[in-house]
Amino acid sequence: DLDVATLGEALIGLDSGGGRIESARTLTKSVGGAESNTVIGLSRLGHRTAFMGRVGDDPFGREVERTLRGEGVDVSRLERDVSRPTGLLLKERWDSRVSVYYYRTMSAGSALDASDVDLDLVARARVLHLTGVTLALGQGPRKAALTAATAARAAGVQVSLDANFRHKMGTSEELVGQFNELAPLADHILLSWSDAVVCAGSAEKAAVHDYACRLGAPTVVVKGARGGAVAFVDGNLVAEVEPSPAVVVDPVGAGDGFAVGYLHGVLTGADIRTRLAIGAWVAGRAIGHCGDYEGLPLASELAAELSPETSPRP
Ligand code: KDG
Repeated sequence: DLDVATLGEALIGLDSGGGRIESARTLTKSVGGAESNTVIGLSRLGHRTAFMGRVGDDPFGREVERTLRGEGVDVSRLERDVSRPTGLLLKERWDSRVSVYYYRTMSAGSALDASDVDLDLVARARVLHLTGVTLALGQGPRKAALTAATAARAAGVQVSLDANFRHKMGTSEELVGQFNELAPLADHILLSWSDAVVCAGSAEKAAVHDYACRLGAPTVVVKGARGGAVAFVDGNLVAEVEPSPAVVVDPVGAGDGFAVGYLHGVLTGADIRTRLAIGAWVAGRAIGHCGDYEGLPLASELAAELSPETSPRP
């Protein structure tokens, strides 16, 4: 009765809206978090989703909970932590660059641990989605992700892992080490081009592709620097799609948008090329709007977009 379960830290984002943070008089408030963005997007496309995590017992925590619930995500396992605040991130878009500042070190979300994982809920899902952001939050969240992934595998639930490296949250060595610990449990691995370069230790296309082939997961997707993606199934390059033309308003959330489209394809039985094509299109939608999840499409918008050629098989 559940399509996708996830866990991680959902937090509040404050965006300076195209100016420097220090001179902004107002900041636009919204909800962010890689995993929560992804389940919001999947919920919009008609899938049943659940989010496990912690927020503070504060107004921001209530906002996160209300937003996720309002988007149709099951938040019955979103705990209120009375001793820690909801995490924050500040976003500055300036000179065509986006800088992100985290205020999450002592946050409720980063106190996530294995006891927050509802093993029955994981076993009821068709896919468990995890990202490297949770792995980089600390030992407790890492343990939670490993516990969930192990339970998913035991129950025959597919595991998807988006590397999603955040270089403000750890050294490359740490991020790769955390990713390598979980990767053997994943059925679907998503890597941005820059994540793949860090893992492969080379920016040469051949070296990156060789790394993806050697990863060993049934499906490995490497997303292109400007959208588009290439997929490796059982170590063979099987599909490649071009970037979907998109206007970039706010690039944050592109990767989550790709995961939404890709997993929608998995859940609807689409072939690998179609999964990539939907992923690239949803990523384009995500970056065309301000906010980390706001631009994610509704099911009717995806249906209108899909031509017979890219339409998922029934
Ligand atoms: O992928 C988008 C996320 O990065 C954003 O919503 C916030 O999870 C976040 C992070 O840690 O950067």
